[in-house]
Amino acid sequence: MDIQGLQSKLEELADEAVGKLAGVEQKEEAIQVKNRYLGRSGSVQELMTVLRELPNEDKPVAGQAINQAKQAIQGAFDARLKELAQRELERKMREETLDVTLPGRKPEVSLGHPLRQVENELIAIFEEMGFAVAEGPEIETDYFNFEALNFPPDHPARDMQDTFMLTDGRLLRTHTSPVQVRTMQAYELPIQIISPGRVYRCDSDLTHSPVFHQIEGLLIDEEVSMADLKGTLTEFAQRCFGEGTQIRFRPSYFPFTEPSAEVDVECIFCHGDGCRVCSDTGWLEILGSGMVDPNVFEASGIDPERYSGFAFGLGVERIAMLTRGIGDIRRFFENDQRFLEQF
Ligand code: FA5
Repeated sequence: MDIQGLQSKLEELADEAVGKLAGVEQKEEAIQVKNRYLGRSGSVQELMTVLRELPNEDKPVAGQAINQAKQAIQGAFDARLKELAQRELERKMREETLDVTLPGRKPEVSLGHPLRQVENELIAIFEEMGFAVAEGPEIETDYFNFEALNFPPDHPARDMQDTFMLTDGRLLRTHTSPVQVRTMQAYELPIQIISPGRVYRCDSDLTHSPVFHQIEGLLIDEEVSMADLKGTLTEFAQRCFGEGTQIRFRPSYFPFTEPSAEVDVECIFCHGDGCRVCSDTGWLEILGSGMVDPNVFEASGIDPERYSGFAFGLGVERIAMLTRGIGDIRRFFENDQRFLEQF
C-alpha cells in the first residue's frame, strides 16, 4: 500500500468508526467499538505495519494521518460518552423527581416503654424526697432473698412467693427486699434508699406476671417511727396520684417487718365512691410496708436498740396499670407496636 492508499484507508476507517460511535446506546458498546479501531489489534493499529514499509520521506505524512484518524475516533468516543451520561442524568432527574411541596414526615421519637416511663417517674418522686438509688442482682442466694429477711427454712411464709429455683441452689429474686440486706451490710447508717428492679415469681393472670418490677424503699436512723412511714407514703401518694389523694394502712404480715401494713390508695377512678376497678371498695392496693423487724437488723449487725427503720415495696406494673388505665398486665410484655405507640 502506498501513502495515498494508507490515507484513504485511514479516512474510511475513521468515518466508519465515527458513524458507529454515533449510533451506540450504551457505554460498554462504545468501548467495544473504540477498541475495535484503536485497540492493540484494532484496525487502525494494524495499519502501523504499512507505515513501517513506506519510504522514509512518506513516513511523517503517514504518521500525521494515523494520528488524525486516532484523534477523530477518540474525539467521537469521548463526545458520545458525554452524551450518554447526560442522557442518563436527564432520565434520572425525570424519574426521581422530588416534590418539595409534599408534607414532611415526622421522625418517630420513642419515649421509652410505658413501664420504664412509670418507673422513671416513681424514681424521680423518691429522689426528690431524699432517697438514693441502690441496686442488687436478679439472681440471688436463699440467704439474701429469704434467710436474712427472717424467713426461716421451711417457714410457710416462703410459699407466699412462688420461687423460680436455679439448679445450683440460687434463685431468681422474688422481690427487691434482698437489696435491703445488701445495703445494710454495705452502707454506713443512716440509710435512705430505694431499689428499683425486676423480680420473678411463678405467677400469671390478668394482674400478675412471672416477671415484674418493684421499687423497694428503706429508711434507717435513730428514732424512726411508723408515723415517718405514714408521712413518707402519704407524701409519695400525693406526688404520684395528685394533691389531696388519701391512703390507708391495713394490718398485714411480712416476715421482715413488724408491724406490717398493706397500703391502699383512694381509687383514682371513682375517688372513693366505688367502681368496677376497685371492686366497689373505693380503695386500690399499691404496696406492702412495715417497720424493719429487729431480727433483720441483727442478721446485718445493726443494733435494734439504737436504730429503727421502715421499708416498703411497691409494684411498678400495678401503678402503671392504674395511672395509664390498662386492664391486662400482659400488654406490657407483648411488645405490640399498636399498644406501645399509645404512650
Ligand atoms: C413484697 O414483695 C414485699 N417484699 C414488699 C415489702 C417490702 C413489704 C418491704 C414490706 C416491706 P408483695 O408480695 O405483696 O410484697 O408484693 C408487693 C407488690 O408487688 C404488690 O403490691 C403488687 O403490686 C406487686 N406484685 C406482686 N406479685 C406480682 C406479680 N406476679 N405481678 C405483678 N405485680 C406483682
